[in-house]
Amino acid sequence: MRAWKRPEIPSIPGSSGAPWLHDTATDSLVEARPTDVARLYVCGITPYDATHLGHAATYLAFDTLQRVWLDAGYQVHYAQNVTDVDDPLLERATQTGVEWQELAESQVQLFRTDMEALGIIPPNDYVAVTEVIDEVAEAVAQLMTAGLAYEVPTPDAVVGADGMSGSDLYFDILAAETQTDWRLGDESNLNRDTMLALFAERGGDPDRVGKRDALDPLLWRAARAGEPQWPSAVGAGRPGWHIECSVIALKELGTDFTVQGGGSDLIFPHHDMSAGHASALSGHPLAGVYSHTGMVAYQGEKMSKSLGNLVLVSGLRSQGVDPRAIRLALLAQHYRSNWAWTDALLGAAEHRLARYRAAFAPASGAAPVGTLSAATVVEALRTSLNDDLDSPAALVVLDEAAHGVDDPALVTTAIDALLGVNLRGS
Ligand code: 5CA
Ligand code: ZN
Repeated sequence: MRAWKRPEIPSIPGSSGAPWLHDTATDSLVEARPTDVARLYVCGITPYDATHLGHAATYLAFDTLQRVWLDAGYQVHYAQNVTDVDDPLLERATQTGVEWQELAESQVQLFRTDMEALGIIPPNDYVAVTEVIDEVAEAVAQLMTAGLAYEVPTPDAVVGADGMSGSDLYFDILAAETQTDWRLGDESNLNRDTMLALFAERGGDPDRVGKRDALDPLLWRAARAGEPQWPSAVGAGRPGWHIECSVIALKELGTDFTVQGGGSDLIFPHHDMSAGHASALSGHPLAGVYSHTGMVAYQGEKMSKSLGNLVLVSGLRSQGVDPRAIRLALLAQHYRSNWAWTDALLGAAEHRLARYRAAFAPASGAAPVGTLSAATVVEALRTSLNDDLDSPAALVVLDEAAHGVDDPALVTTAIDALLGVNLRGS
């Protein structure tokens, strides 16, 4: 599907190296060095209650990663999904009395507008689950044939035109561990008790009768009365959650791509299971680095649709907040930390934006020239971002530079290229 408009990204003299990034699987900093093109998959929105500042912070982190890769001279191939058919979306559509397709389409449109306003680099492939139903069904059929998936009796499944009712299909974790190099927990490193608790909390069904293992995840949900469904190679129904991302990532990026990303709420079960499905389908690891952002909280809890404690990008924009200030407020936090949004953070970011504009690119007249070397400032920005995307450190460099540099225009261009904040516009 259509993504959104790509921001202009200027180039600056010199270049970054490949960035070092925290890898969840090994809990260590690793060099995110692409073998050729940098290939990135980031889990996209489930389109309702978009775009809150937690979403924005997550997509901004992977935008920063891409800016470092681009500065290092790599091409980037970026794919992102939209979970446009899933239980929470369907529940919200029912509660509010709109068609689920209409809810999804309007929220994706709002998300596009917000991403564009924030200057976030769009994915090259922006793929809705409803666009890849056949591919997902084929992948599930392949797992069935390989003995890596199984049917669970589904008495409430509807009877199809062929007089047969389908069954829900599940991934067989134990079989996959036996037949592939993948192990459950490779990415999350969690113990089984924690896995069971998170699985129940995050869309899993540990108590479903008929499963071989309580943690086996759903691959294909057989058609139920009143639910969206598609005819397919594995009977009428709709995709499970994790397989959707495995199939879209493999289709667009191939195997063993550079970085798989998302918020830390996705580490388990979503990313552990997506990696398992991808290994089972391809015989190769999903990605080289598994990168996760911290959670943004508000009013004492994780900002989440289910709690309703949301600050929306569109809400701030409609109050007249400059998107560049939103961006600077988010960049002032390290992408891996859990932190809480407050109005004071926004106030500080607005102040910072004004200070940077006055120092490096005033709307009228020339910027004041100081003695600090702008080239050194650019190198310090690169060093900060190369070190696990340390944007707060980059802002400290700029705060210092705002006292006066010998080439304000160079710093202005570097801020635009590396941090995506265009000080020249109004
Ligand atoms: N559609 C799935 C992924 S396949 C999903 O998690 N959608 S979402 O709309 O809930 O979240 C979209 C992205 O924002 C995910 O990467 C998620 O990890 C991230 N995210 C959600 N809430 C927060 C938060 N409070 N702070 C930071 N990131 C968040
Ligand atoms: Zn996903």
